[in-house]
Amino acid sequence: MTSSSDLFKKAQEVMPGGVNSPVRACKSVGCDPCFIEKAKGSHMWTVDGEDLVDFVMSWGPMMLGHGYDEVDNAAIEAVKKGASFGAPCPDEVNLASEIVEMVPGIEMVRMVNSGTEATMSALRLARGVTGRDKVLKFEGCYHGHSDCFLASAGSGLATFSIPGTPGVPEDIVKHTLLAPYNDLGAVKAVFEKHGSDIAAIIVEPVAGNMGLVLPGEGFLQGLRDICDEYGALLIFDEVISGFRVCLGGAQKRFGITPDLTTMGKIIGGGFPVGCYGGKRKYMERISPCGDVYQAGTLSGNPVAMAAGLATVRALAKQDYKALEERTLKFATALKEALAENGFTTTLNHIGSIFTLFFTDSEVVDFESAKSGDTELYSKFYRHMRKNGINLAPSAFECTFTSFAHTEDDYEKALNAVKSFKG
Ligand code: KE4
Repeated sequence: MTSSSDLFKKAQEVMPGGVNSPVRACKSVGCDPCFIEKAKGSHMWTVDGEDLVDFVMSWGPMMLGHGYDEVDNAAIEAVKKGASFGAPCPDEVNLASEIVEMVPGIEMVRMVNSGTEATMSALRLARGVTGRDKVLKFEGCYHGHSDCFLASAGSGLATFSIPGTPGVPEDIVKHTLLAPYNDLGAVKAVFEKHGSDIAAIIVEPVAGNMGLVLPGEGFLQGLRDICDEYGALLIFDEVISGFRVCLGGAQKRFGITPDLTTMGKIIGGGFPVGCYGGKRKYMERISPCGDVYQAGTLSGNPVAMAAGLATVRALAKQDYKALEERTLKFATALKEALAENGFTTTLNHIGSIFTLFFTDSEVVDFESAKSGDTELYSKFYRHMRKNGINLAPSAFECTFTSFAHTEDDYEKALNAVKSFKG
């Protein structure tokens, strides 16, 4: 049997960092990744024979749990009929119809293959519709890796951004404006300076990429009002929150309707699917009925559509309220167990997502999220994995529960936390 360490050695020879997505390399938590052999329900088994209770759930998609029979069977039946047609298939219409039905702000939807494609396309549409170039995003929010979103804060508020990584031209990110999450005053200042050039605000209505940060009272409504005042489009990036914080996403839960919505993760049931959708008057600007171009060879792939359709239909029958209550009870028990061992934490929770920050400050934006002790989190991560619990290998990600997690799973995780001494 090939071990994780043998596989990782080989992987690093043939893939950058030995992974296909950076966070999986576990660099920020000071250890090597384990390689997964199989997963079922709330568990994953490593190639080394370890049984891990999984609280990453593929970074969100596996809301029903790994290997959910209805989803697996749908994908297996679909693949027997052909993996890809490059032509329309019934389940594209069926999944699109379910999403239109369930998500308040979506009257029409276009399928793509990732969250990155979804946000990149939604921004292009907003720019096409408004004829404007600038976009406002929030520090600590992540919208995938298209160039315009890989921007870091420039010298001061309402100034242009600088590239967040080599390879991104300054010319691209000069159109990307930044503000702190939950800071409506900063947003207003940016719009006072650039409002007539801003095509859109893009926001994670529940932010999951700085650890979990929730929108403060009035924040989302304030963004809606500012967009209406200046004629910019409001884009909710619900790649994490869609079908997670409630069936209709954060927009349903908070009662704020964006102009465009991006989704991914859960709507593919573990297969590569993203989508962007919104008001019909905007979506009809998308080629071929409109003049804003976007395309994709595997968009609407029959197997991914079948899996996504089975997923959203199964989720419609689940008890989200009970899962939210169970998740809060579990997260609170972890917080209390850490406190008993002398660790002060801040808990942010909604639905089946939470983050315990190793800090005593409130966490409302990226600056306050960074006040957490990441070194201590790394020790915590390694301790939990040694005790059979798989957490996100970064302090700036979320813990996800699912409809598959059991009382035994929660108990095992709590016992592991109780034995954490730093
Ligand atoms: P993908 O291109 O990775 O499918 O989606 C990009 C994306 C867009 N919007 C939001 C709010 C997201 O959270 C993401 C991707 N999420 C990260 C984890 N937080 C993916 C994990 C990874 O990069 O490996």
